[in-house]
Amino acid sequence: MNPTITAFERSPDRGRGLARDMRIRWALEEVGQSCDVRLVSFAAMKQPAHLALHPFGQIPTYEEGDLVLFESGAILLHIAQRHLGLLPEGANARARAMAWLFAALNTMEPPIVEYGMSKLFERDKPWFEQRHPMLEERVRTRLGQLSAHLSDTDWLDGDFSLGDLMMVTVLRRLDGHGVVEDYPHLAAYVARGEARPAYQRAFQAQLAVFNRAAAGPATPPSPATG
Ligand code: GTB
Repeated sequence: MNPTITAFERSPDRGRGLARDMRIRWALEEVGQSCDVRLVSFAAMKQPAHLALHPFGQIPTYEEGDLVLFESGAILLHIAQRHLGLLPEGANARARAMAWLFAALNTMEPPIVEYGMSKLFERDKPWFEQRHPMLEERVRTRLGQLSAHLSDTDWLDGDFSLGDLMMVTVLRRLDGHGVVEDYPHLAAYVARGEARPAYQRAFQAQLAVFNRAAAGPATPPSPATG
């Protein structure tokens, strides 16, 4: 039986694949597991039925038999442990791949999200002009360090793993900000991830959802978080 994931009924990213269901869709494509997708509105996410799956009223969630998961990192790890293809063989290599998963989520994603949120929601605040350059500097520090590690290798540690999948999706949050382009190793790394057939299939699937919604009646934009 297919697992069921949840995704935005109408993603505020307008089909750019920046919401966190994309990383789950991509992982499932990499391991050859199809899934059912239940689309949820912002209002439905805060209702008891969805809160029973996700205590913070967000997407993505993952249901498989009697297992219900939230948190994209936990879902990705679960998929990688259940299927071949996203974790290397060998205990040490697996541990390092997981370290990169956590590095993407804990070290890279927070400053990147903070920077994006500042640009999106705080432009009119009196502190914006002072605070925003500091947030950009924090992002650039991490990008510089990651770029130095990656250098001109294809992936973070040997073969493509769940750590790369998560890292590429996190770096993609900077899409359109003109920042990653200053780090050619990272720009090439993101492009390598995006060129994978599994990524392409996942991207097209989420884009189709957006295009279908856009063809329907308009709904007011919602202030997505995270
Ligand atoms: N830590 C959780 C995880 O990793 O799963 C975070 C989940 C999360 O932030 N989900 C967001 C959500 O449900 C969607 S992905 N927000 C609604 C809410 O909190 O009410 C974040 C996101 C939203 C929009 C864009 N975008 O428009 O570009 C990108 C990413």
